Amino acid sequence: MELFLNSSSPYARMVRIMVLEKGLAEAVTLRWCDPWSDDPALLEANPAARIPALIADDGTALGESLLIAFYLEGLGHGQPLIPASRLSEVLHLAGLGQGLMDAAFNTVIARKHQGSEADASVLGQRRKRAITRLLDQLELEPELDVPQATTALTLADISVAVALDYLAFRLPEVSWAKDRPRLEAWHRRITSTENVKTTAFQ
Ligand SMILES: N[C@@H](CCC(=O)N[C@@H](CS)C(=O)NCC(=O)O)C(=O)O
Repeated sequence: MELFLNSSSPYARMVRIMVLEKGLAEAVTLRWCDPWSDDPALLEANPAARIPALIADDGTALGESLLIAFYLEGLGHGQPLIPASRLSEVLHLAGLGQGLMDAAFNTVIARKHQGSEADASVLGQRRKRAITRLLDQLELEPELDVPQATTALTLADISVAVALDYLAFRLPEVSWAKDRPRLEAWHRRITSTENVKTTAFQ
């Protein structure tokens, strides 16, 4: 398999962590690329010109991080990313993580293309409020305190931890950990695991 990625994409980092968690590192060749440069190989793999994109062994090209997660879940070994016994909880938290990632990423891209006035726009203000609400909701999530039976990461762990790391990486002024001690402690635990550490943003 081949995975198109770069070192700063939260969506690509999520998939990279999943590849490692599923013991598929040897089976996946990393194709480092710039999604903004219309790299012909990426465009062939994903006409949307977005990373991550995964080429399966049968040549089928997959886009969208969550669809790739679904595919990887059926391959490899190790603990499930989406355990059936915690299905609704994991999908609920992963939804919050994806919402946070989308709001943060779109804020960064809007600033890059429209300048600082992007933040003052109607959409910029909506994104800012969404980030605050999502962080406040995460701080209240009961699952944060539940000791897990295994150290294996779920889709929820990966999504939320990567979204928080992305906020610290690209929007440090948000100071997401301020006044959110439960979320900070949870994040510290998840980011001390090997596959999260080795894929840190650069
Ligand atoms: N919903 C997509 C989002 C992917 C995405 O936006 N990737 C960004 C990099 S973080 C990208 O490739 N952007 C290039 C573009 O939009 O042209 C997913 O979950 O995979």
